[in-house]
Amino acid sequence: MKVAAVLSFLVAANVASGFAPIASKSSAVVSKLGMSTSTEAVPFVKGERIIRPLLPKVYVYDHCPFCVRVRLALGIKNVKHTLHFLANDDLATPTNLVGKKIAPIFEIPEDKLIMMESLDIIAKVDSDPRFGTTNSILPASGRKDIKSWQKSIQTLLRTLQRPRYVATGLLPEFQQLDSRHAFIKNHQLPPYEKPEWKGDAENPGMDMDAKLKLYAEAMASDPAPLLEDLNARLVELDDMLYSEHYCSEGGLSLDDIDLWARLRSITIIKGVQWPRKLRAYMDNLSALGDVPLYDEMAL
Ligand SMILES: N[C@@H](CCC(=O)N[C@@H](CS)C(=O)NCC(=O)O)C(=O)O
Repeated sequence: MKVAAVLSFLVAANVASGFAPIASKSSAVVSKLGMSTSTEAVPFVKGERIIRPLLPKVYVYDHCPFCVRVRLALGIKNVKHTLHFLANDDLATPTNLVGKKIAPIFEIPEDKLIMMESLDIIAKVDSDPRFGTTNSILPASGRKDIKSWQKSIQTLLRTLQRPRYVATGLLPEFQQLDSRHAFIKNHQLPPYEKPEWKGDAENPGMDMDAKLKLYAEAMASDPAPLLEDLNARLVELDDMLYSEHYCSEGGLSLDDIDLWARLRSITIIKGVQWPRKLRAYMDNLSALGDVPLYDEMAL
């Protein structure tokens, strides 16, 4: 994280623990036509810290956007929880909890309740008064523009993010070689499709040496052309954001839970040029949800 981002992370965390509403800020919005308008957006005000006698527990992979959804929602609701980072090749822990290898998994020990499915977990937490004000996260707006933007950028992001997740050597799920290899084995790099990479009923898939070589080549190649593309796509997204505090008009919603959780992974890519509003959005929700970004370890 840059120094300014670290400071805003600390300051916002501090402000969020108070009771006074945070003064509204105005953010300049430059439309596609280049006209500048001003949007008043009142930031989300966090409730008091919630510390249950037995802390709820979330099993996650750090890079997993579905896991980040849950971490962000718990952070926004100011619910203290235990984070258990699963190694990427740990089959036993999730299988013992829910019968298969999946993350996130959420556990409420006081209820002996174990859940999976990020959106179900968030719905449970936001409807249970033990976890603060209920319905504090607005429903998804149903808007299509951000969803189709996300879909259209999936291949580009896979190409840039997947090799970096394992190459940093810093993500908790990839601390050992077995776990890095487990990820590479199962996660194809474009232009390969999953059946070609992993195999299916008709073919055995690619051998591991070939997969390792492709991941290594992806890290060795010049990212400049892909970055240029990504930077242009971020400018488009910046234009779709309602404000630097939430993406859709009306307040913080499941739109943000999904969007921010996916955008967080982009911060592992070095050299990205973030448009101003979008960068502020990344930093504001990181501070509000107490989920760090990757900027300092970007490759
Ligand atoms: N619909 C699920 C999706 C969860 C999911 O696909 N998680 C991925 C990690 S990003 C996973 O655990 N995949 C199995 C694996 O990695 O072995 C949710 O929203 O919670």
